[in-house]
Amino acid sequence: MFNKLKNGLKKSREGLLGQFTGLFSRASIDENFWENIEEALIRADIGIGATTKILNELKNQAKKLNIKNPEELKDLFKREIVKILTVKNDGVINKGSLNILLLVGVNGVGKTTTLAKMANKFINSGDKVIFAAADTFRAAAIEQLQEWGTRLGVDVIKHQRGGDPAAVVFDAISAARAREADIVLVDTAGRLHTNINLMEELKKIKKVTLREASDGTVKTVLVMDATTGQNGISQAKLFNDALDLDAIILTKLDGTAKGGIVVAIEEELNIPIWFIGVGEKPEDLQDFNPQEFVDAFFE
Ligand SMILES: Nc1nc2c(ncn2[C@@H]2O[C@H](COP(=O)(O)OP(=O)(O)OP(=O)(O)O)[C@@H](O)[C@H]2O)c(=O)[nH]1
Ligand SMILES: [Mg+2]
Repeated sequence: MFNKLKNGLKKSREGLLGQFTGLFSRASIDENFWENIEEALIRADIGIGATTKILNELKNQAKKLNIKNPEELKDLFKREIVKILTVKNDGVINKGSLNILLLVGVNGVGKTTTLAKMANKFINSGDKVIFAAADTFRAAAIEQLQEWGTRLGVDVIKHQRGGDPAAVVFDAISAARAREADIVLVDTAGRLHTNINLMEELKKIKKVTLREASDGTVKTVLVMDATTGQNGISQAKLFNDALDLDAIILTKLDGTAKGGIVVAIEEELNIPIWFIGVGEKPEDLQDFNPQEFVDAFFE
């Protein structure tokens, strides 16, 4: 598992690892050293906020502990990042209740693929899953989900293309009750965070879900593409303002050298990251563990 994570973060590791390793094996801690660290953090997409926080803390510690050798700062550095990445997390599934997970996000970020990956995980741990094809907008979206359903042996609740997505979710919840399913995974249409009408539509889907599943557990999960870079932060903020997100799933970490975006997201939003996507196959979804992530990144 750990090797798979390391492999998935290969591009980020290669882009960053060399830089940081080089930096921490310098002879002394001087102004140049701090500048280089700052530059490397910014270039890794860790963001200004987190970069400033990490630098200040390292400078304080170096002074306090009278550290002269950069190598001694490396563990402190990793610890600071783990601290930023550690946020309150209630867990993914509430066992014993019906769980409805609404997957939302911008077009093409990987919502439908992630839904399939999650289903694969849940099925492997013995839960019964149902798909709700609430992307009634994009051509072939329903077929794409049906294909995954067939492959994974998951029932798909669907309407005609162009139908009301909230009505699909309504039916999926009834079906889940009738078939004694544990989890309903809702596929929604991609939309820009700046499109007010489409964000209102999501609010309506959430409202109907909360009403129909008042005895269940409803969670709204933002799927984000890690290759987006800093623009992803404003995406996440607007989705959070509209929908009060419970979690984030970060996809395509295998396709970017800027995996540091994870740190920027947590510094800005404090919303737990449930999973990270490190490939296109159903098994390429990993639990997000801050310590493991940092170890895989910087080891
Ligand atoms: N490399 C890589 N590719 C991924 C990952 N997750 C998703 N993809 C790919 O991203 C592309 C888009 O995925 P979809 O799941 O269709 O994205 P979507 O958000 O549902 O797209 P729309 O429904 O059109 O908004 C597909 O080619 C996926 O295979 C990942 O973690 N790594
Ligand atoms: Mg989709």
